[in-house]
Amino acid sequence: MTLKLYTSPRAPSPRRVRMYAAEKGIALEYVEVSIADGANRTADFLEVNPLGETPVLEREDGSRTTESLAICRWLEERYPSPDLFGGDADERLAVNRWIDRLMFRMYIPTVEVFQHTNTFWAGRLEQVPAFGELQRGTVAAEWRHLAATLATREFVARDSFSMADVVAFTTVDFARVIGMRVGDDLPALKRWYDAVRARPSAQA
Ligand SMILES: N[C@@H](CCC(=O)N[C@@H](CS)C(=O)NCC(=O)O)C(=O)O
Repeated sequence: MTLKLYTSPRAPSPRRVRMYAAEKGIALEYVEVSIADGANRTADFLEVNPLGETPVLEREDGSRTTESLAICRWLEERYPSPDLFGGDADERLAVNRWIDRLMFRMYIPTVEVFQHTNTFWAGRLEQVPAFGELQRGTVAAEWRHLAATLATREFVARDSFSMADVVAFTTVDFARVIGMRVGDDLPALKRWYDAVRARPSAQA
């Protein structure tokens, strides 16, 4: 019996779990659910997750749980080494505060730009393009904040790779859907982005 992960290509939330698991060497059996094809809205999948979202982790006993970060934190308790959430209270504080900041100030605004300005979402939700464009500025400000931090150390939350890097990388990479790519205008961000993209886990 293995742990099963319902996952979708290109979607950032399941990618967080795949990248985390790859860094830890945790084997997960993938079940692909195509959001583009609407497979996440079928009756079969809504039985797996009534929210119609991925990721979903299915445990050996058949129980299921949603929420990418909760899944990773549960895996971290089960497989503590090597730690990706911090080895002591101070490190966990640093990693978790970065995760919170990235989720609220970079990931959600990136999704909002995507949802309110991209034709993919037309008819799926009520779009307010002006709000989407406003949030582009929030994302850009957070990229600058992240770049300033990465000018002072190698990784986001501490001197070694952590879950904060997973959240930051998958979010920055996802921003291609809103036409934002890391460039030479933020050299520290580019140095870090290229280094993380070269890790095997970035392909997971
Ligand atoms: N808070 C959830 C978010 C899950 C989520 O929004 N998943 C997206 C993919 S990134 C999804 O399945 N969207 C399909 C839809 O909304 O139709 C998590 O972190 O796992």
